[in-house]
Formats: sequence, structure tokens, C-alpha cells
Amino acid sequence: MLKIWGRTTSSNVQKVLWTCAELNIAYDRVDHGGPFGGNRDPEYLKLNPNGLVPTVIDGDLVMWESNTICRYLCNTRPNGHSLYPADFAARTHVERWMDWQLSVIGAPMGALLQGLVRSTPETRDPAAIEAARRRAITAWEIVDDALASQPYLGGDSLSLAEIVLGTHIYRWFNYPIERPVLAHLSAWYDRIRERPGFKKHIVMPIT
Ligand SMILES: N[C@@H](CCC(=O)N[C@@H](CS)C(=O)NCC(=O)O)C(=O)O
Repeated sequence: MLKIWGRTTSSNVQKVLWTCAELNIAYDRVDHGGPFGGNRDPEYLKLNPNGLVPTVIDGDLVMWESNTICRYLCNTRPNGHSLYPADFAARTHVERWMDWQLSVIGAPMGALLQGLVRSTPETRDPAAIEAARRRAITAWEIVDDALASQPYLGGDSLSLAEIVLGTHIYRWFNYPIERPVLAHLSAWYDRIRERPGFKKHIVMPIT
């Protein structure tokens, strides 16, 4: 059975868990990282030299990097190509948002997490929070535009594009910040948060 190392509150673990939910993949998960610790244990570092979660083991195969893990699951499990198209051209529409999650939206959303959730009144930096909020708005406007003509980022149905952005959009709409009205983005959020996998693995206190 697939083995997943990682706490359920980690955004990168959540992607893997939501993918498993969509594809009905059974797994055995171990709480690890964050308050559970263990990331610097020598035995864990042999599996994942980054000392981060998730790490996923499938038979003899050890994997880290959550987007890679999600792609692997789609490529190897029944119905996986519903989330990650087999057609190479269609696939680019999903892949680009997976790369965009890492290269564009990840940094400002990470800064908001640090500033709004993980700081203390003494360490909070309002200017940094505001800069991150503005950078995030610019990025979410790109998603809003992309959704003007289609219900999902990859086209007509949910894909890994939504799954890797799921935690970010949940946090965006739940942080105590001012947000511009972005109608397509809101409608998309309403669509994806109906998914049982989103309700089970994404909706939870942000820590
Ligand atoms: N690029 C990596 C990033 C992994 C990562 O940063 N994981 C965070 C949690 S979201 C982590 O392990 N933080 C330390 C911890 O949870 O103990 C991936 O996508 O898997």
C-alpha cells in the first residue's frame, strides 16, 4: 500500500491526499513534520534529504516533491488521466499551472502564512504582509482572467491544476485580509470546494 509521510496540515501533503481522494487510492499515512517532528532524523533524511514533507513510498520507489508525486499517482493509477491529461498538448494547460504554483503564487502566499499565522505581534511586519497581499492579488487576477472562458484551469473538468492550488485558494479566501472582487475566481473556488476531497483534506484550521 502507498505510504505517505506527512502531517495533514501541510499544504504539500494536502495535494497528495486530495489526489488520492479523487482517484480512490488507499494509503497508510504517518504524522510527520511540524509539531510531530522527525524531519531531521537520519532515517528520514535517507528517504528525503530535504527534511521536508511529504515523502511517499510506493513499493521500492521513494518520492519527494509533492507535484511530482501527484503526477506519478495520475500516471500510474486508474482514471489518473482524468486529472492529468494523456494528450501532451492538453497536459500543458495543467502543467503550466503546476509550475505557476511553484514559481508565482507560492512565494506571496507563503509570506502571508508567515505574516498572518506564524508571526507574533512582536515579529509581525505589516509592510511585508501588505506587499505579499498585493503580489498575491496580481497573481490571482491572472487566474481570474484564465477562468473567464472555462470552468477549470485545464478546461472543462477538475485537474491537478486545481489540486495543487487548492490549499492556496482556501487560505486566500480565509485570511483576514482585504480582497478585490474577482468573480471568476470566486465561482471557481465555489466549484472546487464542493469536492469531497477538498472538504476532507483542505478545509481545516490554517497553522
Ligand atoms: N517543494 C516541496 C516543499 C515541501 C515543504 O516545504 N514542506 C513543508 C510543509 S508544506 C515542510 O516540510 N515543512 C516543515 C515541516 O512541516 O516540518 C514539495 O512540494 O513537496
